[in-house]
Amino acid sequence: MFDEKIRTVASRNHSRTVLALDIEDPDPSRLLEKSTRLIQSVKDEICAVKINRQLILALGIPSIADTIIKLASDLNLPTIMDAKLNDVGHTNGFMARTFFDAGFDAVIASPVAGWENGLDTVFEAARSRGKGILLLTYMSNPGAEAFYSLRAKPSEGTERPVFELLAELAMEWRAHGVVVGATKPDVISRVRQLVGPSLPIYSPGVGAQGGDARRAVRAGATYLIVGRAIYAASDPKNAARAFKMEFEP
Ligand code: BMP
Repeated sequence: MFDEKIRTVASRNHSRTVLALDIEDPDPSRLLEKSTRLIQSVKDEICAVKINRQLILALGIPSIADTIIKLASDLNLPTIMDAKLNDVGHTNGFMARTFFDAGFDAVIASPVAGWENGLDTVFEAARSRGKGILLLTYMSNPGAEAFYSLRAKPSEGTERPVFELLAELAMEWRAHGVVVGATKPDVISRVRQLVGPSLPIYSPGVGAQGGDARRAVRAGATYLIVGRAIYAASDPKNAARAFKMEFEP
C-alpha cells in the first residue's frame, strides 16, 4: 500500500520531503542522466519522488519506467505521478492504469472532475492495485485563490469555501492524501481540522514560490513537496537535508 510505503521510507530516512523532479534539458539523454544523478545524490534525504507531466512529455513513459522508476524502486523510494487527472471516467481510468502499471505508486488527481464517470475509475484502478490517490485541495499559486476560496453552497449543507468541500470529498472518497499549498498556512490548518490527524497533507510551494516550510509543517503539513529549492541548489543533497530540520520540534 502506498501510504504505508511512504511512511516507512519517511521514518527510515528521517525525511518527509518529496522531491519534485522538474528538471529540464532539451537533450533527452542528458535530462535522463541529470534526473538519475539527482535522485542518487538526494536518495537518503527524501521520502519519495514526484514526476510531472513535463518529464513524461520529454522522455515518454517507457523510458521513465525503465530508468527513473526502476532506480527509485531499487532505492525503495515511492514514486508519485503528478498527472492532476481531471477528465471523464474512461480516459481518467486509462491514464491511471497506465501510470500504475508503469510502476508509479500514486497519482495526483483533481477532485473537480467529480466522482461519477470522473474519478471513480481512478480510485478503482488504485484500489485494485494497492496504489494511492492524492487530491488537489488548494493550489500554491497566487491565482488559485479565485477558485479555491470561492464560497459555494452544496445542495445539502451550508455555504463554505470550495477548498473545504474538496477536503470533505477527499475523506468521503478515501483518498490517500490531499495537496495544499505551503503558501497558505491558514488553509493547511483549516484542512487539518477538517480531515483529522491521520490523512496526510502534501504541501508544495516552499522556497521558490515563497512558502515557508516550518510554517506549513506547524500548520499541519505531513509532507513537503520541493523542487527548485533542492535541484537548483548548488548542493542538492545539503539543500534536501536542510528540510529535515523543518520537522524538528
Ligand atoms: P517548486 O518547489 O520548484 O516550486 O515545485 C513545486 C512542485 O509542486 C512542482 O512540481 C509543481 O508542479 C507542484 N505543485 C505546486 O507547485 N503547487 C500546487 O498547488 C500543486 C503542485 O502539484
